[in-house]
Amino acid sequence: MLMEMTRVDPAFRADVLAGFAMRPQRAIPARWFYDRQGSELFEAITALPEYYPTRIETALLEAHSGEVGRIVGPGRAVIEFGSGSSTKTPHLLAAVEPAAYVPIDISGEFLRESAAALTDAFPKLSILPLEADFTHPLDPPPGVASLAKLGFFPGSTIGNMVARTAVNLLRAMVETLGEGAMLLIGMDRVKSPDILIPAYDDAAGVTAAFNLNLLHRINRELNGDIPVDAFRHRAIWNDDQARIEMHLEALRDLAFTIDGERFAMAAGETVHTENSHKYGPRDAKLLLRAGAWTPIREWTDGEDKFALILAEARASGTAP
Ligand code: AVI
Repeated sequence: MLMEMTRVDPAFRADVLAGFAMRPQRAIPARWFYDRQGSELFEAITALPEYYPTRIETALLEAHSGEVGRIVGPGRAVIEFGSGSSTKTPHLLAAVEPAAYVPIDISGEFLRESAAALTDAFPKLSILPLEADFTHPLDPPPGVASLAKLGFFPGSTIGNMVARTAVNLLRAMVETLGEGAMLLIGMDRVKSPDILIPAYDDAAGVTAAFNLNLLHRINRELNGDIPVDAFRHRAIWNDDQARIEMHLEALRDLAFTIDGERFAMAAGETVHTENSHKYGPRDAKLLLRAGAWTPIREWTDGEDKFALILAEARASGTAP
């Protein structure tokens, strides 16, 4: 029988094998959610009634992009980190009147699709997609080297990183964008678990499917035989760490193999698959400062559920 050959990503294989072997808590990095199915499920999450971040952030951009444009001025290069499907970007581009737009994403497929959609909407704008891992400092395309930069990092994706990783990323962004650059970043606020838990465990089960797709992906790409039906999705509010944690919980004692390696899990054991950190107003600013960004303006919705923060890469001018 001919087996369908998928190319094994060695980094995916290494993270999955190490993650299932990890003690005391098994854990797999959240970035592996986003294969084609996972990306589509995430798009579906953003439209769920319980998942407020996308709706609120889009409304904030609609309402305040004009003011962002007045503060940052025209003619910058807008550099979007992890552009994904770029649905929020048109509001910003229309208001900021940039000289160029550089969407950066690790997935070339998504990047090309979203760049093509934006070319239709902004035919005169120079769009220069960059397929790259933005967690490390990058050289922007030569055409934008001399332009002042505005980084755009929406979606509260920063929340998916622990503080140390988030600070490293923010500092890498300063290196990529240069001193004097600005950054518009979306950050989700700490709020009641009564709102947070349903946002990550919706009634229609889309977030559960998104989480469980990781196991399907492992079976598909790493020749696994994980009994996916024997797992359930869990969303837990970790108050001490101010984060939602997603886990996959074994419903019974079970054993499986991944790429020939054997694993056993006891009923009730979990694999930790995602953190989504939430930031109070002061925490958000402290995180930015630790990442070498000075916050200069902030916009939130009436219930303070989500914040858009504009920051500048410059020394704060105060004593060390
Ligand atoms: C991409 N990221 C900001 C989402 C979040 O809210 O942490 C991922 C997500 N996971 C479950 N629902 C959405």
